[in-house]
Amino acid sequence: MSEISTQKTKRDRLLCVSHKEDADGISAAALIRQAFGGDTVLVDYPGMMDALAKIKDNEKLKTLFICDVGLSQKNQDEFVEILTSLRKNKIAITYIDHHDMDNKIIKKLEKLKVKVIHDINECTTVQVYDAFKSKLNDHAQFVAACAAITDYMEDRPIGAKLLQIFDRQFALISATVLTFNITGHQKDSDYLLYLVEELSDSKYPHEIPNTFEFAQLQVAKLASIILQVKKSMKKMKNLAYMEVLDSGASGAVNFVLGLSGKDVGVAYKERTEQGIYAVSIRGSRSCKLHLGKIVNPLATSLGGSGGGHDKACGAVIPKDKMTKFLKAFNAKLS
Ligand SMILES: [Mn+2]
Repeated sequence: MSEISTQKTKRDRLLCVSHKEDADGISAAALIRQAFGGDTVLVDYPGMMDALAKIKDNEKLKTLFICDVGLSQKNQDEFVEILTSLRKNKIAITYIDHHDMDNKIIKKLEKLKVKVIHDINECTTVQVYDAFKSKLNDHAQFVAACAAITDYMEDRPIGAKLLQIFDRQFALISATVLTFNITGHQKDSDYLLYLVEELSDSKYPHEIPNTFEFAQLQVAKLASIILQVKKSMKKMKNLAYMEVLDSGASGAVNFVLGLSGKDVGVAYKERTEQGIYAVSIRGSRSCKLHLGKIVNPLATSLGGSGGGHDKACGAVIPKDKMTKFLKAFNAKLS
């Protein structure tokens, strides 16, 4: 076989499904690609189950990695079902993640002989680095350190060690520029896959054309969001919230949290087609509750879904249930 057709076969045989909305998911996909080659499929939470279900049609697939997509009460059983049928086709599966996860589901996956790498104390990319470092080059440490920064996990044992290798300011600006290029290109899948390729090729963010210029534009947009948040944010006893109209909810939510002085901030935006809200939630340093664990069952009970970390999580809520969600969430925070 020629080199090109060998590569193409390998692409068909090995696949990494990873989270497309932040630097941890993109970087995890990049390190899997550097270590194993293969193809990448990037997903967001609303689209992840459809993407996984489609994999069943790929008859050549032998190896599957699933990175940085947390499970919720809403989708965890379907997730096990899909992986059960993939395992029947003898596909080797590795699931790598750091979101809060039902122990029963971990047991079910392990029973299927899915390799589960799951630690809520390190970001996904750091776990990918740690598991496969013998197959990765030195630059992978930098990619993992940047992912840890963007997931607020650069103070964890392995994440901190990786960050120490590099100049802190150099890593911070690289991680931040990378993040702005990811959040600003959510509708451009080709660009996100290009980022995966460049990172796996050991490029620094500043070596990828126009990344700093693009980040500058994004920063200017954020500055204008500050003004909008000040104008339209509303407060309840235990949280502040705001409907976002023309930017992303995740871009506004930290300002809602910070400018309100509350311990919990909520920002939500209508998804264009479906009559549902995409909801972003953040907790302050002094917030002692695990917000992801509260939001997961609450969103499910309202016909949506949700979950995530203690101080950063998200949900999808039907439009007509949003007021109910805010009231119930506020009540659960007292
Ligand atoms: Mn992550």
